[in-house]
Amino acid sequence: MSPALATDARVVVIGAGIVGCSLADELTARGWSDVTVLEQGPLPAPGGSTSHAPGLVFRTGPSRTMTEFAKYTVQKFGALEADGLPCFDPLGGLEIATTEARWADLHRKAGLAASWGVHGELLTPQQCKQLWSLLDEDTILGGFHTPDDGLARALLACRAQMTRAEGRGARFLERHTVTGIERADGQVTGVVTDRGTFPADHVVSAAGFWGPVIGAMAGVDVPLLPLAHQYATTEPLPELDGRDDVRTEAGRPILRFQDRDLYYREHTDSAGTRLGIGSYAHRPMPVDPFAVPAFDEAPVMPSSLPFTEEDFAPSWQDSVGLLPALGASRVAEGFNGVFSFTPDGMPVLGESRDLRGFWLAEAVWVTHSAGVAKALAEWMTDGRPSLDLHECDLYRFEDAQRSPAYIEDRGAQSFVEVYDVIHPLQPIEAPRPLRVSPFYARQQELGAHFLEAGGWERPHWYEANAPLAEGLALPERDPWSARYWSPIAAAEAAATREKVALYDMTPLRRLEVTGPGALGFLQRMTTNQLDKKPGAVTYTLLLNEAGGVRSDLTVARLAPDRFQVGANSGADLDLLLRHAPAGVQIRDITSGTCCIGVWGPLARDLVQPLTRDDFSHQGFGFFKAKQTYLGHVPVTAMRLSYVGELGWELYTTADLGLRLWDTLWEAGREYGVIAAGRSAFNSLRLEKGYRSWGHDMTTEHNPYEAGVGFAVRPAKGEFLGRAALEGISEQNVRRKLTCLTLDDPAAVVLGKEPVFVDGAPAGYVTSASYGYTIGRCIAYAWLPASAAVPGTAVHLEYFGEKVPATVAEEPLFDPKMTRIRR
Ligand code: FAD
Ligand code: THG
Repeated sequence: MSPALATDARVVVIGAGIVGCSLADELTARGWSDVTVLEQGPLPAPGGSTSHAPGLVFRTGPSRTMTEFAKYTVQKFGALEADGLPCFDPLGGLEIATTEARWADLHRKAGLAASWGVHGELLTPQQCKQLWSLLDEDTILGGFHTPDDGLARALLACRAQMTRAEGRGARFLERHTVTGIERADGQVTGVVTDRGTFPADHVVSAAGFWGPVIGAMAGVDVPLLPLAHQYATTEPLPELDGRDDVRTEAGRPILRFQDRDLYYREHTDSAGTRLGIGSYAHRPMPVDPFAVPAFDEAPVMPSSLPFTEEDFAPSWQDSVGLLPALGASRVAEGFNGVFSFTPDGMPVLGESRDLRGFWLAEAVWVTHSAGVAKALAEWMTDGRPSLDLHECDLYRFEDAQRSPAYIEDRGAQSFVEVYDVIHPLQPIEAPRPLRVSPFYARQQELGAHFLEAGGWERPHWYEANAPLAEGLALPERDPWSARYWSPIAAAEAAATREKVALYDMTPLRRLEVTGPGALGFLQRMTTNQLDKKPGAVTYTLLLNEAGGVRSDLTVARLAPDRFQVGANSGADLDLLLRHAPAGVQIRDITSGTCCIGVWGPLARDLVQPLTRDDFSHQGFGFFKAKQTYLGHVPVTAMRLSYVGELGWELYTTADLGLRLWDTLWEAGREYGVIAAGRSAFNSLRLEKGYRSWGHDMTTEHNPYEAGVGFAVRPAKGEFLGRAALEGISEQNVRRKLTCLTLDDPAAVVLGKEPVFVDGAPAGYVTSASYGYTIGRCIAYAWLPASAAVPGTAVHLEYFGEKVPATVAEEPLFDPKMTRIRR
């Protein structure tokens, strides 16, 4: 056991809000008893966001990880008591729709709930009214009811967990303001407060919206923006009497009116029942975390700002419209409460790479708090969380997404969009364009339709190809799946299968790994045999110690001590950097270079005349790399293709990118070359069965379940995760990533839909796309191995509609690889 994982590790947690208290409980439950929680305010209500959180817990959303966090919160707090009251009250959750768009989205949400194992039902307006008698049923189209959602008593849960953690040795010190973080040799050593210094092996910042302040003390960027959010309560409403009892504070389901950015809960006390109203409808109100008053200087609490009535006025009107009985009441009290928003709305979790032992657990709602604490405690004590956390990872943001300007713009936008209906492909609106490839000007000339990912502008299809789409017989799409889609994608896919196309692969992350230890390092880090002659490219996996898939990579050996790694995300770079020994250098070369995929049966005809090197099948084999010149441009060429066609990835430096594009374009004219976008790309890769890390597989899956066991070579010697895979094979896994095709050639799904086997939910879709070559929609899904048998009939659910599908033999296209290997 490394010292960092020892049970006697000294942990200091900063902040005794719901996250800090939950974490102390989870750490001590795992045998780490030397836990000190430092809190600047008085306990048990120290004045952070938790101190006035109304505690609504709705679990269902597009992120499976977030739903898992929330499920754990409900389960844990439901079993936890203080003052004879459970810390969670399963009153149920009701989200209502007053617009067609929302009503459709609630159908989609019901599908997400089924995918992630949350029980829920769509209700008629009358059924909604039975649950919430004050609703004006004429204004609503229906609702989504989740009976096991409800109210967390956040402060009670803090106290219960504090008591439990203290029983196991933890201490909570109130009125200790952290003023500095001590470190030596890149490792955290202690925490300085106004009342002394606390030595520590691990420090966790659970400081809520003060995260950036603590981060600054540690030299670690914390990408979150604190914003105020309005919460008001009415006078007691006689109409609410009857259902509630004073002890439980509420009796009716928690209610959401997202079409107007509003939510509601009851507050019962001896005077009666008041309605609490939360609003995200107002202008974003950013707060400088460095300027928040201390507890004793704050008017109410540091996290509570004065109510701005004029901002609330429209929300009041909307509330009266929904719940007419409110017309006789008024806002009795209100405040603008502060909490954290990140550029993508997700938490920020993980250990700093530059300051070992310094952890972040920031931007976490009460809803997700227990789940987050469990994951972080596992990460700290076992070295890894059991849940896939890539969407929450501290290193998910690119450099260009870490500027204060980006965090402010995107944080405010996260607030604005918190209840919006968001399409899975919907790009951010600003700041754009941020990152562009050297081909951007040409892409614009060709009428590229850009979406955004990781700050990059990415063409999804090109208007210039519209003539190719004329006369294509494609099934009609529903309005939702027709968004961010064009029939042109079908034409681009066809041109790739029949002729040749250029794909901008610049956003694909590239790392250069060099030095005398490079081979040994990559051999130890990944699963496949990399000890091959220079010029070899290998598809290989990064695993964690438990054998879960951390990423899939291509590794090109360009020289004995020089490798180019094709990676998926910043997390890959992070993992390699953390493990790199002396004598190995790792450099992210993505921004300074670019890449074009030239793919299709005519790719060789296009490229060969541009070079004196031999690009024949014999001269340049599949999964081989060469450094050469194409016209005037020095390139590294790799013969591989995520779209499953003959061709090359061609890399050069950014300065020569435009010249490379123009060179290929000119040479391709006689072959009818086109530029093709991500939309076609995704379709082609699914036809070929190539997995997309983060969608189809994550650390929660082993390679055999995910269908990438072919890249694991236990015989090559020791590598990270090898021991955990012993005894596991394709034959004995219990679940499998499974290829489905939809039975109706006109049906389409987009991903994350539930899959039903014999009518019962059995799995969920990971990626989906129409397969233009095979003439059907393809959906990859996680299913029990017993159902993952070709020919098995299943059904998916799309906006509440049953969609029959069949398990297919994969890959669907060119299983013999005759098109790539020739
Ligand atoms: P906090 O509760 O803010 O705790 C951080 C603690 O760190 C504070 O107590 C602070 O004093 C301490 N601290 C900071 N700096 C220092 C320092 N230098 N030294 C020592 N201690 C320090 N979430 C939901 O899930 N459901 C809801 O319905 C909901 N409604 C909300 C309504 C409002 C009006 C607001 C404001 C928030 C709401 N939230 C809701 C969000 C939720 O309250 C927060 O996300 C959550 O409470 C954050 O918990 P935390 O432990 O991270 O932060
Ligand atoms: N190009 C490069 N690197 C990459 C990707 C890429 N790294 C990340 C991600 N994409 C990796 N994913 C794949 C998936 C499949 C293949 C390549 C990269 C692939 N597989 C062949 C197959 O499965 O039939 C060959 C496997 C083999 O021979 O071992 O081509 O797009 N540079």
